[in-house]
Amino acid sequence: LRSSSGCRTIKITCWLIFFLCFRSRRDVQTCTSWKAPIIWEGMFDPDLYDQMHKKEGTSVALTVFAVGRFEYLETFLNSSEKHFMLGLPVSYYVFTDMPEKVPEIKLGHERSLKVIKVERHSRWQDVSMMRMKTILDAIESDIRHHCTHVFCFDVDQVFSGRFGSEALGDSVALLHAYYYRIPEKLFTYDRNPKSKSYMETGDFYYHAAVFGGSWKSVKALTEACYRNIMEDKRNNVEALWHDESHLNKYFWLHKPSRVLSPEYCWDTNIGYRSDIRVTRLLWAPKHYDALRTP
Ligand code: 2GW
Ligand code: MN
Repeated sequence: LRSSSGCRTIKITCWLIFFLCFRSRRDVQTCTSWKAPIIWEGMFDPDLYDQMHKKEGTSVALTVFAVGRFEYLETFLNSSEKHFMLGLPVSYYVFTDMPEKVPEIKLGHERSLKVIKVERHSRWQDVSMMRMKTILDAIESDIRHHCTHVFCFDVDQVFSGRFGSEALGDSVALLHAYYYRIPEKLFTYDRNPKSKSYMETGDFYYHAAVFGGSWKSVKALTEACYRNIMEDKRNNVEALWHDESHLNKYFWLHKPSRVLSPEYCWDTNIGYRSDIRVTRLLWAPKHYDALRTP
């Protein structure tokens, strides 16, 4: 009797180990051709990542821009306080032309917020593209002395679930929610050979609403994108999707070490998808589509 119950314990333990080691997602691509993980719900143990990063002394800078418009910032920051990198030190860097309009946010333990004044470019395309230069300068002068990692976000989004330390890596790109299941030839890469962002083929279509990595990698990325944006300006061309086109070109030449699934920036307008088991960050409704006309 005793030995058969011992057998059962061993059997259960084996199944448990098997389950823990091999539980993974079979319905989605979880690894790139260059062996970078693509992070999906069900693939990772959040507590293990948190413990590892705490032990390593990881701290995260979050950059976000509110230039000329403020309808998103408060919701973005409040939701981030509920879901972004909880348990790790976080420093917000809010870039704005009107510091007095930045709302008071109640911040958690080891979380701080800096407001940095920036100029307001007259064209929205420049507001978006010049973020690369602003982030670069902030990393150089401030972030690199205080944080190990940097994540850069669009402001028109709301955190809705854990966006935690599993997302951290040396260089991190996000799969665009509208392109992760469609053929490469439909990707909206810049096909104009005159632009520095020109590309014929690529790996994925990445979304510029979220990118990150170690401060060194993000510095290299923003520096390269800014340089290419300025070269385009000298040549009188503008990339089809502005900074996003340059970001895609950069990640084609410098493969990200970690890729985030569209759970990390989902648009509920897409409707139900069986592979999206959680949503961690959601697109906010656009309030100013009319402004997008050049
Ligand atoms: C941008 C476009 C039209 C009108 C206003 C603005 C605008 C953007 C602005 O007046 N003030 C401002 O601070 N921004 C910042 O730039 C803000 O943080 C915003 O989230 C970010 C990008 O603009 P957004 O979110 O309106 O552009 P999306 O959501 O269409 O973004 C994708 O394409 C962009 C390039 O066209 C960027 O690559 C962006 O990262 C992508 O997600
Ligand atoms: Mn956006």
